[in-house]
Amino acid sequence: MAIDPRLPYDPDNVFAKILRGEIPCKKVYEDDFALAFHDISPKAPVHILVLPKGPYVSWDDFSAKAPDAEIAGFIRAVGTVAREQGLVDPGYRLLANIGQHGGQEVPHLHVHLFGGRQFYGMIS
Ligand code: IU
Repeated sequence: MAIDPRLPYDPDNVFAKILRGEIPCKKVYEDDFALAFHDISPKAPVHILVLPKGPYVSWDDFSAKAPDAEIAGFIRAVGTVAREQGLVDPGYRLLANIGQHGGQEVPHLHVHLFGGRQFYGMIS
């Protein structure tokens, strides 16, 4: 069920537990601002999730409340992951689901990074 991004941050959500190391993940990148790991149910040959480390439910509260350094650090980390995974050429796709209509399931902001095949058109 999709989440309501207006709810307060739940420190026991699954990605919070992964960030604290309480649940394992297949990590591909970590720095002061972000953690990236392989999606447990990949929808493409490369399907990586990139999370900011701070307690943000969605793009909405992240963009409104996060300090500039955290926003910059997170966006840089997404680009770094894509480069390190060799996705820049021929390209890749980024997706963030926000709230109910966005179909967001896990209430900690994450960007999906898809690669390894040709994508056509928009998502449904
Ligand atoms: P969404 O944007 O919130 O809809 O995507 C959640 C993603 O998190 C989805 O692709 C799941 O396969 C993925 N995921 C995961 O990688 N590990 C987990 O323990 C859980 C979900 I729960």
